[in-house]
This record gives sequence, structure tokens and C-alpha cells, in this order.
Amino acid sequence: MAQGAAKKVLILGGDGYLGWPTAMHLAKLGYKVAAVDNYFRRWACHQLNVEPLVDVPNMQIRAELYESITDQTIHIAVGDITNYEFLRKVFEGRIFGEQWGEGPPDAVVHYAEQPSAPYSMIDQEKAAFTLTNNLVGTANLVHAVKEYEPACHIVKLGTMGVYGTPNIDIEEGYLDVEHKGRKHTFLFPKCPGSLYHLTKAQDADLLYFYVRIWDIRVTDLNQGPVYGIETEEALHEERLLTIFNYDDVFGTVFNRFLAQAAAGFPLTVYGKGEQIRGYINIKDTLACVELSVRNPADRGQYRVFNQFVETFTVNELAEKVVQAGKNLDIDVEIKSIPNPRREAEEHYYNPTHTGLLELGLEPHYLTEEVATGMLSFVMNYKGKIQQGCILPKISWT
Ligand code: USQ
Repeated sequence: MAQGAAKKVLILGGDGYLGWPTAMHLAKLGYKVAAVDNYFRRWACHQLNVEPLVDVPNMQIRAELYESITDQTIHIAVGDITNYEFLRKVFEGRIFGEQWGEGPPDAVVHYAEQPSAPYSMIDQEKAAFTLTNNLVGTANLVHAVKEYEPACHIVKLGTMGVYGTPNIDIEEGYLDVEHKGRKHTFLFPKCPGSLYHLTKAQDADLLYFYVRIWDIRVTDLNQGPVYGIETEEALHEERLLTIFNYDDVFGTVFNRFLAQAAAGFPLTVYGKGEQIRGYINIKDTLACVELSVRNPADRGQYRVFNQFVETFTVNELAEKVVQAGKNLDIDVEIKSIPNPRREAEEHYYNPTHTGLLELGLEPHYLTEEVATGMLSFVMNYKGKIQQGCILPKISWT
């Protein structure tokens, strides 16, 4: 990077739940930002009839609006990174116009993957799409980095789900193994529970392979389920909000519970509800990504962070929404329904997550006040909630 110049950050998947808020967040912090998306999520929502809670305009319109309010530019390109010729144009820089300037980015935040476990389990076509999109997209990114700027830092969104729920503590990416008197450090064993999660384990192996072979630099952010809707940079402007799904395909569990409570629908706890995951507020996702971009991995380093703030069982999350409902005079019921997934419903879970805290993350916790504020926000859209997309329709078996 030229001395004194703003770091150029390319966001792949810039229209999504995390991509768009990240674009605004990094632009606000003074990075030069470009966002790329193929609108897969919007298209899939139309196809499956699971519309997001808030209608948000496309990336170009949102970028123009954001610039008119803040004077910060987010450069936009619409296209598919599984098409290598398109990705080459993105890396050559010409596609974004003069202000972005020619040449490759200093860092790439890679969100451009099919992100839904249920979607990957619908049928053969969706399985093939998930495999192709997630693995070819990641492989193309590595090739573009090698071709245009091997020092470019790839920050890929991973998932805690790659580890599954082993009966030992989960370390941050690696495990020291002693076997027959000898020692070696391996990537932590993976045991994903959906085809989507499997592709995230495979793309992690792909990146680790190319780190060893080509000395690229990679940070893999193994994130737990995210919750939340408003981020500071949305400036209380509805059209700048993120895409918020509450359906059984793209909605994460806490966001779903908020919408269910708002619609007067019993909270859909799958099975025993003792499944434990590591959760994170969307505001902390943005902070973690920025911390990673600001403190890059070394050349030849595959760095892994476990990106979550606190762990809860599904039952604990449901209780939080019940309490938030009480604070707002809303009766919220909990109803356990048969689990559509194959997953352990009672298990040990103790993952390490110190790396991002050491980099300076100041976590937002899921307090009663936070949960109540979120429910109150979602209540504004109560009339828009499609009850038909609340119960799960996709089964693992
Ligand atoms: N669950 C319910 N009721 C619901 C929805 C979910 O009990 O109505 C349960 C699930 O069975 C699971 C837990 O809540 O045990 C979390 O489910 P989720 O849908 O919030 O999360 P998941 O499908 O695992 O995927 C989400 C994101 C994915 C990310 C992952 C992180 O969609 O992109 O990788 O969270 S993690 O869960 O750590 O793998």
C-alpha cells in the first residue's frame, strides 16, 4: 500500500446481512471501500417467497443515498465472483471508476458465500449451487490475489459450525496433538452439521493449502450466529438498514424469535432446545472485521479467530425474548417443535475466543435492555411479517 493512502478494501457479498453494514462501517472509518454482489440472496428470497422484514433498495441506490448524507463513497459492482473474468476486472480496479483508482485492493473481506444451512439441504440443485458458489468463488479469489497482489490480505467469514460440537474444548483454529511420543500442530478437527457448514470447512482447507503453497495471507473468522438489525452507520434511515431475514431459510435463530414474538407466533425451539452456540451482535461483527483488516495476518499465515461473544442454549435465547416481551406488554409463548435438523440437542461446548479480544474487541452483550430494544424495533414491522415462512419446511433427512 502506498504510504499515507487509505487502505483499499474490497467487500465481496456487499449487499448481504453483514456485507452492507460492513461497507458503511469501513467507509466511515476512512477506508476506501468497494462492494461487489451478485444479488443471490435477494433472488433466492424471491424464489422461496421469504421476503426480508424491511424492503431495502439495491446497493447502487443505497450507496448513492449514503454518499448524499455522509459524503463517503462506496464503489459498487454487480457480478458473480465464480466468473473469473469478472473478478479480474474487479481486481484491475477499472470497474469502479477513477476515484477507486486502478490496481488491486489491500484487503478483501469475503462474504460472498451461500450462507444458509437449510438452503444447502433443500435438494440436489441447491447442494450443487452451494458447493460451486462457495468453493469456486473462494478459489477464484485466491487466484486473483496471486495474479494481482499476493500481499493482499483475505479476511474470510468462516463459521463456528465447522467444529461441530466435539466433547472437548474447541481451540482457536489449531490443535496441538501428541501421538506416539511425537508432537504436531494441526488445524482443529472439523465436524460440520450441514452441507453449507461443510463448504465452510472445505474453503478453510482451501485457504490453508494456498497459504502453505503461495504464502498468501489469510484471516478466517469462525463466527457464531449473528443477531441484530440496526448499526450506527444506518443513521436511523430505513433504506440504509441491512437485509433482515426471519424466515426458516435465511433467518438466524434470535432474529427469528424476535419476529415470531412480534407476530404473536410461539417461539420455534427445535427439539430439546439445549443446543449451545456462540452468539454475536452484528455491531461486533463489524468491529471484528475492521480489527482483522487493520491488523493483517502475515505472509504465509493462516490465522483463525473464533468470532463470538457469549454462548447460550436455544432455550436461554427464547427466555430472553419472553422477558423482552414482558417489558413491552407482549405475551410471548415458547413451543418446542420436532427438530428439522440432525444435531446434538444436549452436548458439551466450550470454545476459546480470545484472539479478537486481544486485538481490542469491546463486546456488546445480549442484555435484557438490548433484547427489549430489538423487539421494540421489530414491532414497528409487525404487520409485514409473513406467518407462512416461520415454521421450518426444510428437513435434513
Ligand atoms: N434453531 C431453533 N429454532 C429456530 C431456528 C434455529 O431452535 O427457529 C436452532 C438450530 O437448530 C441451531 C441453533 O438454533 O441449533 C442456531 O441456528 P441458526 O439457524 O441461528 O444458525 P445456523 O443454521 O447454524 O447458521 C447461522 C448462519 C450461518 C453461520 C452460523 C454460525 O446462518 O451463516 O455460519 O449461524 S454457527 O451456528 O456457529 O455455525
